[in-house]
Amino acid sequence: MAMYKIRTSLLLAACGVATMHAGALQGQTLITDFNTFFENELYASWASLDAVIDSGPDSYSVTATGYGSNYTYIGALGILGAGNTHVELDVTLSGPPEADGLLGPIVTLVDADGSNYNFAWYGQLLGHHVLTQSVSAPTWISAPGTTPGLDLDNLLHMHLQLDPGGFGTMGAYTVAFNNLNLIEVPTAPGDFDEDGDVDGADFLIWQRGGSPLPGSVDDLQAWQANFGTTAPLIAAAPEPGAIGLILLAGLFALRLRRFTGA
Ligand SMILES: [Ca+2]
Ligand SMILES: [Ca+2]
Ligand SMILES: [Ca+2]
Ligand SMILES: [Ca+2]
Repeated sequence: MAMYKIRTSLLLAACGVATMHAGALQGQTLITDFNTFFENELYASWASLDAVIDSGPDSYSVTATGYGSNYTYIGALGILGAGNTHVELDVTLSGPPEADGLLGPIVTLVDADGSNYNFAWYGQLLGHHVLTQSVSAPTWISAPGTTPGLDLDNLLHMHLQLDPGGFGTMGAYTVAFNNLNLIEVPTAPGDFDEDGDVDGADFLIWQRGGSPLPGSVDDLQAWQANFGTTAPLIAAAPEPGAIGLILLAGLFALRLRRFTGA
């Protein structure tokens, strides 16, 4: 069994304080700023004797070696984040050059009815990142909970992990968690996956019937009209060839019009 280093829980004042930043374009709820942060439990390689945990004044950093999911559990009560659309993690990754492009920070949020949503950003380059992901489109769901969906007004637990990917056991990496927010990113018409942009991935969702009016010409036209819309806060993901998709979308629209007589 892995050794667990257990610290007495020091529930952060920062956890559970919901703040709205007046005047900002986007709503924002602080989950934690990681300032003088203390975890409740450490798992896997983060609990090993070799690991260095530093609860600094501005960030919480872990230096560890190990392949797979390194895991820490942090209790947090009373997060009130309804109305936000995205998780935003400010993180700094460092280590030897071999770690570049492999380290993947992961945040897990768990609500009061047990919905357990995981937000992973695999394969990051070394350096400072502000990573975002749609709350409604997590990387994976560990448990659906009794009420589907992540209730942002009843978040009880937060977990932090880092998957070192192919870096494996070659050497120690350091992950510094700087800030974790829930933020509101306005979605444009046609942004069916609600990741802040309108791109090929949204077309594929339309094609699979996942838009608000499944398979409709209206939704397709909304996608076409807003194609290329980007959100500066959202890191672009590699997408299929855009021009080919627009052509494809045009063909679909033609076929739909013929089919529906529209
Ligand atoms: Ca901080
Ligand atoms: Ca739920
Ligand atoms: Ca999108
Ligand atoms: Ca996208």
